Amino acid sequence: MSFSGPLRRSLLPRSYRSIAARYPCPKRRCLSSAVNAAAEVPREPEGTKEVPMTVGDGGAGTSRPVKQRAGSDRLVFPGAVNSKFTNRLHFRKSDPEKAIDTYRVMDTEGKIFDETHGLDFDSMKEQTLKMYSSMVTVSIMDQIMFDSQRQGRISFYIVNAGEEGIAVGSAAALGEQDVIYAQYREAGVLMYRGYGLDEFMNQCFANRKDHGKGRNMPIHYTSKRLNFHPISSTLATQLPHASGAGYALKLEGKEACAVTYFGEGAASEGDFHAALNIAATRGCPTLFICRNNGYAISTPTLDQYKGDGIASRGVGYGIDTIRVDGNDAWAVYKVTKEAREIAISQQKPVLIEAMSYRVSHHSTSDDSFAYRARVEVEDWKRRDNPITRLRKFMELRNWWDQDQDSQLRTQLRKDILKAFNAAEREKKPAISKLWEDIYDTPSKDQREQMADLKDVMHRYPDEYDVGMYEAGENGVVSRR
Ligand SMILES: Cc1ncc(C[n+]2csc(CCOP(=O)(O)OP(=O)(O)O)c2C)c(N)n1
Ligand SMILES: [Mg+2]
Repeated sequence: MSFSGPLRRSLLPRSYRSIAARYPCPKRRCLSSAVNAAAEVPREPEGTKEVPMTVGDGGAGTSRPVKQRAGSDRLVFPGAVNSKFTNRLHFRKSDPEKAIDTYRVMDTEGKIFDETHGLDFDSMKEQTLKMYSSMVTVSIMDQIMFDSQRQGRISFYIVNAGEEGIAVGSAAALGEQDVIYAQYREAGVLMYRGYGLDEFMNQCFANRKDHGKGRNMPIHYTSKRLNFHPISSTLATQLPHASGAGYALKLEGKEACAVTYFGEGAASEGDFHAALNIAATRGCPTLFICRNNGYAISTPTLDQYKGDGIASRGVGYGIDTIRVDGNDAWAVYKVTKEAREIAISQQKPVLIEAMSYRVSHHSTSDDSFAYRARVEVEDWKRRDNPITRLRKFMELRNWWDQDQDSQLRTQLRKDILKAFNAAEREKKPAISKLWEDIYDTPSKDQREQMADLKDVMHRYPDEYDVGMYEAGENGVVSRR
């Protein structure tokens, strides 16, 4: 793709044109990857008759000639498939015996398998404590928020139980400039990046301090400061955004990548495939982190797909892919660090499939015991847990003990409840915020709607108690 043609240029928005002017051929900056791609084009045996063909170059915007020689033992298709001819009629099958491996660094007792992982744990005590504390904070916050939904104090909640290791382990390996597009079960990413307890609570209570101006359901967090785009629970919509963001980072020449999180259920959406394909062909520095937790609400994975999980799809799209034990925070950390390095230095996407188990109900709207046995959940809890594993790792190094753990948990509980109470008491945003940020100033229709609402409130004062909203009744009509 080139931005230099007059027609293309006229179709591009002004901001892109200025980028195009700076980088007349953006891929020229990735010359080394284009050269590497050229080296991968299959070669034909010498000395046979040549039939000229062309093949795309994986996003560099030009095509290269491929030489097809008579008598060749293979066909070089324009798709650059280096496929040998065969007389054997054979359908290739997916083989469960040869599933992609799952990478691990430590076992369920917190013991490191070997020290060849390149992680200098002795110098990582502070980071480990931060990771552990983030995971524990998420799990205590989850218990409090789940109960508060049951008490009718918030409308909805999604807990992270069993998957804290994926969110926190990966967040610890990312850079501040990396931009995040999450699904909804990744509170640990925000926690590790420094989202305040007050920010979590203000969002869940949709009060006037919420960054989203109280317009969204609980757990739809956002943070411009932390490069964390708003949660959109419309499944998989975040994935093409992340491919596009990766492409923008590439054009701007930034030392950063886009990172997106999603469940294995979301990977059944068309957006997943579009996002992976465009990221692969355009060479977008985007990390696709799949949380495979065994369920898409009530649908178990075995009813969702037949192939080798989500990882095999990455390979199909020509994307570097790895499967990792999501309960092993160090394994997640290590693969994310390596993946980030690949994405930025080689300007291409990477897919990580992190295996875990959704210990909780899907959300507060779900009762998972209607479709899975209690004993299955209890077995998982007993067998493995990312928080316990990291704690055992710290205890083995004499970095942590029972007293410290109790103190931490007591303090965190106090801090969360303090933020909870403050957020619950805080006023809701002015009602006029409902109409803001759609047009620069409210349209004629919007003004009529505001006037209508105010009129209805006046006529039925017993039905509308707007005292809890900022500026009360006077906040219905926008002052802008
Ligand atoms: C486009 C769309 N279709 C359906 C839903 C309803 N829905 C919400 S969550 C969910 C399951 C998602 O499963 P998964 O991606 O595995 O994430 P998990 O909840 O397991 O973390 C479904 C079907 C939705 N939010 N958006
Ligand atoms: Mg799932």
